[in-house]
Amino acid sequence: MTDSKVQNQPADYVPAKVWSPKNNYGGTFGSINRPVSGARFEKELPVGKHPLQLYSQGTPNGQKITIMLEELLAAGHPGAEYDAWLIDIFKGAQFGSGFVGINPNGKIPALVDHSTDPVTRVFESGSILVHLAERFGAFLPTEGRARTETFNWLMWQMGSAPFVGGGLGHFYAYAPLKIEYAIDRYAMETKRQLHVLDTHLATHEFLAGDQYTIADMAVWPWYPGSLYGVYNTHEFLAVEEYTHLLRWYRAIATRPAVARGRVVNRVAGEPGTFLRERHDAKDFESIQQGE
Ligand SMILES: N[C@@H](CCC(=O)N[C@@H](CS)C(=O)NCC(=O)O)C(=O)O
Repeated sequence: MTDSKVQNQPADYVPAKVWSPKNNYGGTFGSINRPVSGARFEKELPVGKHPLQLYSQGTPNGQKITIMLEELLAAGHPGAEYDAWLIDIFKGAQFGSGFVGINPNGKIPALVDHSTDPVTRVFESGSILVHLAERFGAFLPTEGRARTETFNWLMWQMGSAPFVGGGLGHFYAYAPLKIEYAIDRYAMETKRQLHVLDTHLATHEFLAGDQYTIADMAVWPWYPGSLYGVYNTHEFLAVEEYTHLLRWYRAIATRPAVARGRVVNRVAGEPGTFLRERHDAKDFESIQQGE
């Protein structure tokens, strides 16, 4: 720190020569995070009756996959029937041995595809979307330019959303203290990303062009889904100003498969907006009425 204008927070804070963690940082994830990976306790994963077993929670990354699975079923792919088991990340369920066995990164969502022998584990939401799109030949164009555009926006989403979730969302909604510099930094970047999407969608119906693809399914729960939802920052970021993005967002929201997929593995919310687990299409008829 050579800049004399730099102010430390707390004022007497000086970074140690070698960092070491505190016991508990407070805030929403302060007692959950650790600087090591791996399982923290033994727990096998349940396995249901369908070939596709999803282990997830209805966060924006989880919603991407349940939206895709519901879209596949709606498009006439009965092989996409799935069991969606809840991994409650706020209670540390992502650190069970069974879950870490299928995702060494210890984060939802993760999928096990039992249609292969041996079974195929799939982690990282972008990888899961590509796996399902290729397996069913759907929502991923086969033609060169549209296919590349789909991957362009899918990879854009995977690289960009951590600034929204781990950056703005964390410091605005989850951190135990409000730090103006941190919130400003990530608000700036999140608004820049919203502008990227708004500008592109001014001249394109969907992200990859005229076809609805896995790129739309990856971006939709985050932009602006997460800003209205988990992080409640839509007013703070003046999301209503991004009219082309909202045109696209609202059009996709009317799709019945999206309405179903977005509620799966959610544990709370307004009555009718969450379904802890999904094992059968009929489960949507008996959606839980609050907890
Ligand atoms: N790049 C990963 C990110 C997954 C991720 O960050 N998942 C979050 C929920 S949205 C999680 O499991 N957090 C729990 C934790 O960090 O312990 C993906 O897209 O699948």
